[in-house]
Amino acid sequence: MQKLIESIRSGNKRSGARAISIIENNSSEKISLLKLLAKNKVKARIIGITGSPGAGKSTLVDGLIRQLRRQNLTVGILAIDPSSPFTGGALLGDRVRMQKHATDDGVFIRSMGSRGTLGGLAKATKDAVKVLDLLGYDVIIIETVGVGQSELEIMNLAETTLVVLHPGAGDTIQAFKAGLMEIADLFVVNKSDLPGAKKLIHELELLLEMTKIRTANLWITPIIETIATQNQGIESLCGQIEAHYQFLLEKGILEQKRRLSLEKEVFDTLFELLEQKVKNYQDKEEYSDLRDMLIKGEKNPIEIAEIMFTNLFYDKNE
Ligand SMILES: Nc1nc2c(ncn2[C@@H]2O[C@H](COP(=O)(O)OP(=O)(O)OP(=O)(O)O)[C@@H](O)[C@H]2O)c(=O)[nH]1
Ligand SMILES: [Mg+2]
Repeated sequence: MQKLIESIRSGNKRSGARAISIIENNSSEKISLLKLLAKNKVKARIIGITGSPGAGKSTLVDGLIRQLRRQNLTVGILAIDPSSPFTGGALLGDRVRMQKHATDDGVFIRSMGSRGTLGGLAKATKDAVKVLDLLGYDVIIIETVGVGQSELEIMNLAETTLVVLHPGAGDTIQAFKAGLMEIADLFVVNKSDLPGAKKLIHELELLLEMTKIRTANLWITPIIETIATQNQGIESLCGQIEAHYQFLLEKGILEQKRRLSLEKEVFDTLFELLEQKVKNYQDKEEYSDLRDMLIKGEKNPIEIAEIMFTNLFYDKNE
């Protein structure tokens, strides 16, 4: 495992991909990998991008990559689709779209789906971020598809979160309902070449005004107009991302966020270990005895769970 870590540290993409597979597949090597990864303090900037399906997130990411590469920064991208059972492979359209960067050594693109990651997809994403950081990428972009609870949790990993809206989709109200307003550090109104963009911006401004979300923490959430397909507004978007980062630094919010995140990691890992232990227990003879009792009606589910709970913590065989 130490060898794998060293290889990742030297920038070997294949080793990085292997480590992410270990994370996704919950193989027995996972905890030793995580222990070694934990020794490295994440240095990369983490940018999250979310919004309704088809809003132009991947096209924007593509533009961001181009802009960042121009500044000589290397970029790692995690495209996370909680609704997709596919992992790692190349089945997400995002990979195809961003394929032109595939030959660029300074860019690494990886998709992750929902397939049975212990501890949840957000935890797996957090672990994958550590791998990308160890590979040496300066900026890590996390794109999530769709609008659900797990997306909100995944976006929590980012220092700066971009919420992408587009005209004609009734997006403001949808975004509001989905809880996206609260997590946005920056709003991007993409497809501003299409009719309705001005109206959308106006709606958004009203909503921000009404909810006062905009001025929470004294950060004025900007609205940036882009036409991702024409690479318009990307520079201004990069400028605002940088401004937000400086704001976080100045206010000490970054440090506070890091501390909270560390603490959260303790509990996430604890739950993950417990989940693993429960899963292992299901393969034991002891459990099949308990299951028999349950089926015969000798004990009810609560009683069985309580016995298991005790046994899990006093397992003499481990
Ligand atoms: N007119 C116009 N079309 C755009 C713009 N940006 C993206 N598109 C188009 O919108 C479609 C969806 O773009 P994507 O970048 O795949 O959007 P996405 O948000 O990543 O989509 P999902 O990942 O499926 O949720 C594509 O056909 C893009 O070419 C834009 O600024 N203007
Ligand atoms: Mg996409």
